[in-house]
Amino acid sequence: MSFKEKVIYQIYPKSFMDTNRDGMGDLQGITQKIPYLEKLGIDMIWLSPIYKSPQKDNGYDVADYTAINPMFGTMADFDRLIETAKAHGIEIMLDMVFNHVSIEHEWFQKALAGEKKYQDYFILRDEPTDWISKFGGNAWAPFGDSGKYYLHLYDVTQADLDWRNPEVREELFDVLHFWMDKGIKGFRFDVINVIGKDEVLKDCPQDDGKPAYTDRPINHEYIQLMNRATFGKDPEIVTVGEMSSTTIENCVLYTNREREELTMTFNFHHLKVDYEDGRKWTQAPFDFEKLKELFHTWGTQMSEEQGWNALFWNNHDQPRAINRFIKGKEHRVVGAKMLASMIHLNRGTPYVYMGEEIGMIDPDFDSMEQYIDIESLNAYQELLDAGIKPQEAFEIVKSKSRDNSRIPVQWTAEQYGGFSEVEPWISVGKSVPEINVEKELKEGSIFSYYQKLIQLRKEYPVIAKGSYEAFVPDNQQIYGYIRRFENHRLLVLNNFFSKETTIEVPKEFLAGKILISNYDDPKIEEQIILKPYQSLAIYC
Ligand code: TEU
Ligand code: CA
Repeated sequence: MSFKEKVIYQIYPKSFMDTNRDGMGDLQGITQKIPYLEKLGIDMIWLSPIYKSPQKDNGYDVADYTAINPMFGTMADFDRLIETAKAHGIEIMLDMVFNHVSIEHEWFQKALAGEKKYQDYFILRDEPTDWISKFGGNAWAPFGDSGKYYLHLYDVTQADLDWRNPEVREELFDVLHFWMDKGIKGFRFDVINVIGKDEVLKDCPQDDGKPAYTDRPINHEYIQLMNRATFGKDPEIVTVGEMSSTTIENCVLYTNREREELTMTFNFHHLKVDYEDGRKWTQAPFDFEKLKELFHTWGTQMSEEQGWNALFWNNHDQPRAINRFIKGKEHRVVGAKMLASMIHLNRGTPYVYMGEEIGMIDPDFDSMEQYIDIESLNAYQELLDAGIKPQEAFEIVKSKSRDNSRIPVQWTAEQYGGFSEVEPWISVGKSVPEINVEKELKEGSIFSYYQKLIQLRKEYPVIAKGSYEAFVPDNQQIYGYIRRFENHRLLVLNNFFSKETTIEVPKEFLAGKILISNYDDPKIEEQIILKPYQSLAIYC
């Protein structure tokens, strides 16, 4: 099966399923749920980091790339997971955090102990630049008592690796070979577009790392080296790069097959349309015009220049999309389905984030004490330091915190959502009684809607292989697009608002059939009324 037909499911292991009563998700819990994921119909599971880590950034601070964190289980548990998944037709994608390591990694510890070889693994300077960390504050910290400073674009416990050093690249390529030898068929590369730092680092305006370290041209060389030395040798392996603050031009270069870099890329511009002036820690209604323009621009250019997008609304760093884009509890179900159709019928590879298939929503925490995410806690303090009142600062964090998507999956209506028999590491969501897998499978319709979308991608080549063209780009309510492949075509209409609207159906679709809709199928006529959050796909 081509990567264009696959649907990938993301699991944040710490919050998926706990089987040994420690309040934290584990590998055995994932193995136990493989039949559920097979029922959904997904093809690959992306696991957020499961490696040895002090968990300052929930595993994105890696202390050993080839050791399983005991909190998740053992390497034998992981081997059993790979085997069980494979037996159910599901492959595994691992998360490679290659821009930085935990300061508890032996490489950093040996560097601190004075070993020159390992000091050259990191970015040390006598004179730090004026760069700021993505998690707030200075991006440099004292390197022991050497008088030097080490670079950390993220948390102070996450030391950036120096990719200019061929020994660093070799170490990381060996890590990929280790996991490839175990049958891993997918790799997600964390913030892979910031690994390329220049030899001479300068003060510069901090526009999310541009021009200092984001999308530096050298990145493409490093990724090509990695491709040719490791995963490029196995045509079955799927790779996805997480691209922080990137551009379409770069994403075409990262994913055009002839360049031997990556299969696809994540970009996040569509998840910043509810940021005021581009600032995350603010509250603003989402800007539909901007959202529509982004999807049309990216969809068209990636289609024309043979790039390939990862398509997603949710992940472990984002609040739930239903909370951001769907108004009113009464619209949760139709809204969840509209958002799903809009992604799954589009040009790219769709990702389903755990719980999205049952319409999970943000937890509605009552106080800051419930938040754990380092980025959120730093942001709260920075808001207070900026003179924002505690209640307003809390509301802002509540709307944007990464913890919104890190609460336990809601399997049943039991006290901890059936995730664990003991109190979980993070509070469960208030919606456990109404929104859980058991209830959804018995009487819901979101799960079966996702099943159908995932199946349609395999049945109708126009979805996986079709071109992309904008439809009614100036419409104030509808995000519409047309897909074309050989003599077939698909018109997809998505009403992004809670009021109905009318749309003219082009003549070429009047004789078509409705492939999927989140309301009872309307008759296909020249004029169709789209109900609140209605999605409609007409196929010819
Ligand atoms: O995320 C990179 C990153 O920039 C996001 O955390 C960003 O802050 C978020 O998407 C909101 O804009 C990756 C991982 O996904 C994240 O979990 C890690 O914390 C981070 O890198 C450092 O490894
Ligand atoms: Ca556990």
